[in-house]
Amino acid sequence: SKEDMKGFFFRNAFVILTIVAVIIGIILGFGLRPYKMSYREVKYFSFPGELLMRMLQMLVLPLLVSSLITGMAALDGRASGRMGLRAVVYYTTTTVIAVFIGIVMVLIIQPGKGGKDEYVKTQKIEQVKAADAFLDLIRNMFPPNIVQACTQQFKTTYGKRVVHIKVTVNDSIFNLTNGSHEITKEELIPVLGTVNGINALGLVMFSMCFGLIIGSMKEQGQPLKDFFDCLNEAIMRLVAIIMWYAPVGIMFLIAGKIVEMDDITQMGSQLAMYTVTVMTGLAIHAIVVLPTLYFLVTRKNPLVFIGGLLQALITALGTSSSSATLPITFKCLEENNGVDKRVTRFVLPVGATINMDGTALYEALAALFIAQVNNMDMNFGQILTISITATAASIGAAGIPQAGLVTMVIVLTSVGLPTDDISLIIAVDWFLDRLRTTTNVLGDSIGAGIVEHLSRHELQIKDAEMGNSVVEE
Ligand code: DAS
Repeated sequence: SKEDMKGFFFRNAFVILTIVAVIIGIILGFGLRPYKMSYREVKYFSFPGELLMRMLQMLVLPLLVSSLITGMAALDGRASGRMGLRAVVYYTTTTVIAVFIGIVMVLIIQPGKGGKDEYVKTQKIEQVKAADAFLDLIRNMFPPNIVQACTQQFKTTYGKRVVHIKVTVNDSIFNLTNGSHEITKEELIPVLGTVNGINALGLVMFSMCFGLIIGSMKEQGQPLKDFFDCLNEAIMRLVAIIMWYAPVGIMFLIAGKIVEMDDITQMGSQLAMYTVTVMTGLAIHAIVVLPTLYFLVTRKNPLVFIGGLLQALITALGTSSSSATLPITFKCLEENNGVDKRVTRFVLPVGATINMDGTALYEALAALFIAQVNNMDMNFGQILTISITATAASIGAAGIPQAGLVTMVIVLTSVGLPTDDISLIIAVDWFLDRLRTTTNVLGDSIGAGIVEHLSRHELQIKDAEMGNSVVEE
């Protein structure tokens, strides 16, 4: 009936608006492409999208800190220890599966078969030793200055630099329209700009410990607990407002990207095959593995769960940043899927920071692709090294656009692959980045669902202790 329709629309207003926004964004983007906008015009045009990015990023720091502190303070050491263990087991398992899928896909499809496409060599990307990168990862967990940890700068290929690169792949010129002036092959490096972010890993560590301590202080810790609870609630209300703006922002983010993207018909065949391989691998992980895992553990319908997540997934696709998506992921999980706040507050910030299935899959796959185009056969030991470093690189990658491309240097150097060959795949990375970010967000969310299910007894005991009525689903 009409009433039903109305009810359906209001309940699903955000999702419907977001999907409509994506469709309009795609149509608008392709419709405007023939006008060949200049770099500046594209930037003006996608300004509403840039604003969405900034608003979401603005909330990440207070949200991450307040949710982790309150999440930890709400549990006792035992409960959080168990929950943490489950989360870590889930993260490790899914990341290992993802890496495995990436490796199998690239070995079966062999997108880099037949030697290297002719392409313009670029300058060497700074050499990084895997051991140093690993130590950096641990260093980041202990920020000497937490104020500084809130304003960390990251190397990234995103944004900052105004460049336009031409790469020749098999005779066809591939335009990397990332900017307004054309640069020569030697100038690829400046694409690696810096972006302001937060040292999420360090803040996660600090907030978790801090929250645990506050929780253990009982009444004495109450004022701080109340403070962070209130902060968290206030931030979530801000998120609720921004959600109304999100469809507009996503529309312009997508349209803007389509306007400025390269002509895919000019893509070299190896690059095309590589893109297809990554897409297939990510699809297997996101559409088959994760939902199956969710079903096996919880015996609940994964499609319903994923349906509740749609807005977060689309936001991930639009922003290519799992940390910018975090506020929306929170909303979707807590409000649409009814996941217990004590779980989301604990598991989501950690997941968004260290659990990146899509990135791990992609890094292992890309490294083996580069080995293939260089005709370098990788033995079992080297493939194992790639798996380990790809996992570490995915943990270390910040949840910001194209961070995975930068941490890939670690994977390549660990087995002596040429790091300057990253330039081979840079042209399609913006696109693959969006897909792997979506996979990352899905992995974090399903993780929250699974951990909640496995922790239901502890949560009920806690509820009983607090005198709350136990609500069984
Ligand atoms: N885009 C990233 C994310 O936010 C990570 C990556 O570049 O792989 O999940």
